Amino acid sequence: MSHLNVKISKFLSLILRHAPESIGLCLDAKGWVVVDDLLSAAEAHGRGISRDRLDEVVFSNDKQRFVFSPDGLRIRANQGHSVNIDLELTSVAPPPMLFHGTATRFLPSICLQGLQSISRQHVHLSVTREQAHRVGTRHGRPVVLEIDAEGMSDAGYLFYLSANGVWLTEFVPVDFIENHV
Ligand code: HQG
Repeated sequence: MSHLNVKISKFLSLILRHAPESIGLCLDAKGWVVVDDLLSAAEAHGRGISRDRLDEVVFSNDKQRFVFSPDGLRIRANQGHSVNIDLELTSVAPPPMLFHGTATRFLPSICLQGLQSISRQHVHLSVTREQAHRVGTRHGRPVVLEIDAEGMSDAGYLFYLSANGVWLTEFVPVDFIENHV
């Protein structure tokens, strides 16, 4: 993504996941907002985006963070919300092992409390060690945790797969966190 598109993607993440009210918007119960309302509100707050540019950011997004409704009239984020919305995800059986990237400084607390969703709706888990490593670097010196997803699933914990391929669960107890690589 170009530098400008990354900036717009970050702005959209802020609005569609965390703080729609900061430009006077409200998400519906499932996280959708009308595209025309989003573009007008962004314009009114000095962050004008053309519809063509929005399409480019949505379709070329490296993580497919956003999606248009089938009629193209509404948009929402695929995952990562801190606001309380229903992404209409149904639980699915996870692969045997998933990965969580975090920073080494969080390990003492994680080892005591397990992985918590902190400000988001879910704990985010990656399919590959490499993806998890990239997530961890966002927070500092990265460390990758192996999560016994199969064991969690057998114990009754639910897993969801977001539309853009991120595995989500509500909480990972310490017992299911394996190697700190
Ligand atoms: C840590 C990005 C102390 C947790 C990524 C993480 C992801 C604890 C941080 C998505 C803890 C929360 C989400 C505990 C968890 N004690 N620290 N008990 N439990 N933590 O940003 O997973 O680019 O909310 O390890 O790619 O880093 O935005 O979650 O380090 O998919 O699309 O608390 O955000 O996607 O940080 O990232 P975050 P995350 P986007």
